[in-house]
Amino acid sequence: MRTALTIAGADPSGGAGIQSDIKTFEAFGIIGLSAITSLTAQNRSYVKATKTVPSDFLKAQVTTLLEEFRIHAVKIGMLGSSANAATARELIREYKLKNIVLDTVLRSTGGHPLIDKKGVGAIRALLPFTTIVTPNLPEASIISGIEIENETQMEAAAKEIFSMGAPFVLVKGGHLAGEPLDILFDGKRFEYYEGKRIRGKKERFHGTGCILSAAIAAGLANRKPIKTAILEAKSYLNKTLAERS
Ligand code: PXL
Repeated sequence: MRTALTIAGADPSGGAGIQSDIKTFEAFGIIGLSAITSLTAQNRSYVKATKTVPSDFLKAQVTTLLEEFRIHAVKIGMLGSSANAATARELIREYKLKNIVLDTVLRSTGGHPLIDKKGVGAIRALLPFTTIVTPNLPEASIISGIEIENETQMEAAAKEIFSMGAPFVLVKGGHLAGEPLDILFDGKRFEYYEGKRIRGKKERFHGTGCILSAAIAAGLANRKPIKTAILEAKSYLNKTLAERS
């Protein structure tokens, strides 16, 4: 029995967050465990409000699971507060959790903050405790402090985030014009993942970052090497998007 834990926000619309992550884990044959960082009131178009769970209660959710389950991979998404980010870091350290995929969620697509004002610093402090981080362009830019308008700047941001302690950095280029290009940096070289742009209303793309990061975590839980996990996650995301309208 292989398991993966998602530490993320709850999305009542089911397209992002905890609800989506559990579906993704199950699609890869992995048992989905979850610890909720924040409740959200949202649909596929916008986030109306959030209510963040106190960090001691986040910790209780995870430690209670650990009494009974071995956890083979962890996906971290919306944290809600820098206190929750610090708790996630402590849990990884204390329980020697492995295969940590951090989706560096800062804001919803519509601009609603999904972590508090000190969140960027708290996420930077989490980087050395991860296996791979998956920022989109706005997140990569904020975390690295590098403006990103082209592929060279994407590479510079990936290098900078690597230097902050993340072993693998996957910068997702979907926010640039043209065909989407994701860039992976492993400390030595870059790997390029070219995609085909899928068109549609913005609701169609709600939660795509969650799906990709959860699918990578599922791959790692299934003992896949990281680059295989990324390729399989991207193909799962494309299939899921094709099935949505
Ligand atoms: O995709 C960012 C994200 C992550 N997690 C939750 C969300 C959102 C965006 O709305 O609601 C719970």
